[in-house]
Amino acid sequence: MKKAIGLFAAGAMVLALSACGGGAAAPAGNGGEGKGKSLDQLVVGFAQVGAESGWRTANTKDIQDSFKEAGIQLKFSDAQQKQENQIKAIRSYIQQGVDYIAFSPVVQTGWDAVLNEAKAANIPVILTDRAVDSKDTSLYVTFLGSDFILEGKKAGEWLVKEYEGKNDAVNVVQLEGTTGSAPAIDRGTGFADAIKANPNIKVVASQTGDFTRAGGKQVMEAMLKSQPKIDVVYAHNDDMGLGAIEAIEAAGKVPGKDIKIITVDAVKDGMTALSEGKINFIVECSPLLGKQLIDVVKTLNEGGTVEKRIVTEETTFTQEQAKEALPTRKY
Ligand code: GYE
Repeated sequence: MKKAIGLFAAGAMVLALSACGGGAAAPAGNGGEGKGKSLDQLVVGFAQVGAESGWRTANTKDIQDSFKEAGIQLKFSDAQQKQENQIKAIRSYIQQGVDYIAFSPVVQTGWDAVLNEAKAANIPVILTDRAVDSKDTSLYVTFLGSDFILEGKKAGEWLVKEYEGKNDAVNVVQLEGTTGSAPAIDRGTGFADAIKANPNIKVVASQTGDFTRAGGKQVMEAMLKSQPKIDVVYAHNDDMGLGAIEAIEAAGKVPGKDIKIITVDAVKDGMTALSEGKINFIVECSPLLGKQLIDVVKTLNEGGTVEKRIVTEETTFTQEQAKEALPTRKY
């Protein structure tokens, strides 16, 4: 009999959707009949995006540690933020006949061909962290990660509140994540949605910094030259925000005061800058997905089914909250 197993992890929650029981066959692409292997015989191939940010480094470490702890073999590859490298890695995992493939798609589009190859080889695919836009959702078992639209919304809502009751123009510049990636698209959408009822708050410039510190610095330097008045920076991750801080200081301005900064992630370096007053608000995005990924693999191996969407639970941090949270922050 198939069983539906809830997946719980520290700081993470399962979206309670309908559990399918009653012996119903697992839908195609949802693990099929299960591999039924002992854990030390299981092999999982993981195609990582790259090492572009503090978030990514923490995510990689958490995944590697979780597999070690579970005693499941992990084949790991780093695509250096290039889709073609990720596709190559996935093809090589298919060729090696791994039991499961997990990956964090660098961009949303262009995965159908390789995912169909995995399906034909009967290798279930688990999406971690970022989504794909494939219409055929049987190409993957589940998407495990954050709600990026909600993250963008939280950033925008803080800003609206910060300027509540004031009608002066608030000029925002946006440092976007990797073009075409789910978090860049969704964090932009959620933010725009949250500020749209306030015409005085305007995004006057928006450009990609590719989720890196160097990218954020470079884009911010250019924006400081081209924009006559910048009140707020909204960066799609901490690293770009930290790069922007360097550019703002080099231009003789005070980050957090002359120009307010909002970021997403809440990794250690971001939280430190927040506690020092250089960032004003951070929306948390948890990179600790390893435990949940292991739970998915184990459940599928036993022939169980998992929810199609598993959402990570997250919070937000003000400067005061960052000071409190920092000493016990794991990443
Ligand atoms: O926010 C950013 C990283 O996909 C959620 O990618 C992830 C994002 C994260 O480079 O720092």
